[in-house]
Amino acid sequence: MKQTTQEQLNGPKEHAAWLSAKANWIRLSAMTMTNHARLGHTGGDLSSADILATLYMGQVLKVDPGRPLWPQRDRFVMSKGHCSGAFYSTLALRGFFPLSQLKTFMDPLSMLNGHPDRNKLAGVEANTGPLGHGLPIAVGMALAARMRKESWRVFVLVGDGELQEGSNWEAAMCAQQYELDNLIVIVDRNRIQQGDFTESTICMEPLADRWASFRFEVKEVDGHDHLALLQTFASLPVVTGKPTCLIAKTIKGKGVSFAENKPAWHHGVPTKEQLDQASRELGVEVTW
Ligand SMILES: Cc1ncc(C[n+]2csc(CCOP(=O)(O)OP(=O)(O)O)c2C)c(N)n1
Ligand SMILES: [Mg+2]
Repeated sequence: MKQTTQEQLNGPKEHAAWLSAKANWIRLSAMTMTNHARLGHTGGDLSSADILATLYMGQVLKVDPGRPLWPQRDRFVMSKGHCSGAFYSTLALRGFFPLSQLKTFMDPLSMLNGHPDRNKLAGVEANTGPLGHGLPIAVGMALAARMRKESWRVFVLVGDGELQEGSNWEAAMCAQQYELDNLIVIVDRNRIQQGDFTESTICMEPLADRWASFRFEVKEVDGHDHLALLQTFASLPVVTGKPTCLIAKTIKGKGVSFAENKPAWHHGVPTKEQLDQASRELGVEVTW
């Protein structure tokens, strides 16, 4: 994929279009990995690609791929660790490891496990996969920054079905208690979990009011609008002394017609023909 630096981009609209192309590349890369491994989580990879592209390629996160453990870096926790295809593709695109390593997804002895492992892969901050663990870890990280008087921030991406795990709400209570305004929870609100719609299993609404009742400052944003995402991230922290919750409204399977809003594509595996169709619809190619 042609590498363009941000400095070469003129205005915010051009920047957003550039991010959109990066996100679509992440989408096709994740689907290619799933096709290769015959396993993966296509729907959630596709819903979160714009958020991940904005965070990493939009320079929202202060990270340095050359120094993955740079102490002053912002921390990002991929709590919805099952969407490792999109996460690994983003990390590779940002330069944490070679794109060619994406070929090894889920191979024996690969560092690219089905779920991210911080002991194996640069750029991974926390081992996730069991739902409901990322936010508690992120709260601990944010508290550590506060105690050390450090200015780095902690971003955590959670699934909406994942929020059905009670550990999230224990962590939320802790975040408000310590007034962790260096913590930003992003909810991938695609309204589908495994096998069904969230509202048919355990109703999540009124989701914004729930977070607000835990004394988070809540913002709702179109999770596929890069300009809106950039503006929202630029306004952090929204309120001093309060943790932030961004509810990103997304579509599970976004960008690929046969996967959009279909619970079966939570862990659907694309055939070669479907991969070719996705490539045409997304307007990108993956050659790693
Ligand atoms: C504790 C735990 N229970 C069950 C699972 C199996 N599981 C993997 S993904 C998933 C659904 C997650 O839905 P959501 O958080 O909405 O993710 P997304 O839609 O973003 O893919 C489930 C139940 C798990 N990984 N961890
Ligand atoms: Mg979901």
